Amino acid sequence: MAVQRTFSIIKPDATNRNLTGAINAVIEKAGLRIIAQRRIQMSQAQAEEFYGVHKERPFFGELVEFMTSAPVVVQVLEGENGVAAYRDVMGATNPADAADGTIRKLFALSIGENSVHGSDSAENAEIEIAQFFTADQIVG
Ligand code: RTP
Ligand code: MG
Repeated sequence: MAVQRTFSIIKPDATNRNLTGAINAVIEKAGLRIIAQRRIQMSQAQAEEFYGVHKERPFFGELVEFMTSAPVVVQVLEGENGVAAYRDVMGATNPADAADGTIRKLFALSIGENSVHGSDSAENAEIEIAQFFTADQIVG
């Protein structure tokens, strides 16, 4: 498998608890490189676009409200089989189901406040990266 990029967000529950560095340490220990990173306040429009795939789901309003409730850190990660590698490091969506040593097991508070986002396919990674970064902001 080749080197591949993925898109990550450190979510408001984690930035509120000052966990950016602790989460980045887990990411880097797993062999993923942080090749772009910016702290932003997501607008409602950005959050609605980003999570548009979930707009019919009952938790959509809550999710948009949460993602805009405090700053987030948007990142591009790169590594061998990067999309799947980061999903492994993140752990299951619900921290109660997440494996030991994963970011969500270590830090997440609930299925909603689950500390990180990671792209679920290479195709979505490209779309998500382009939503937040221009090519010149990514230094691999
Ligand atoms: P993400 O997109 O944030 O990386 O998370 P994921 O792939 O593991 O989970 P997904 O099914 O894409 O859901 C997106 C985010 O919506 C929130 N959620 N809340 N209250 C609920 O039942 C519920 N289910 C999902 C979570 O924040 C989840 O990460
Ligand atoms: Mg998802």
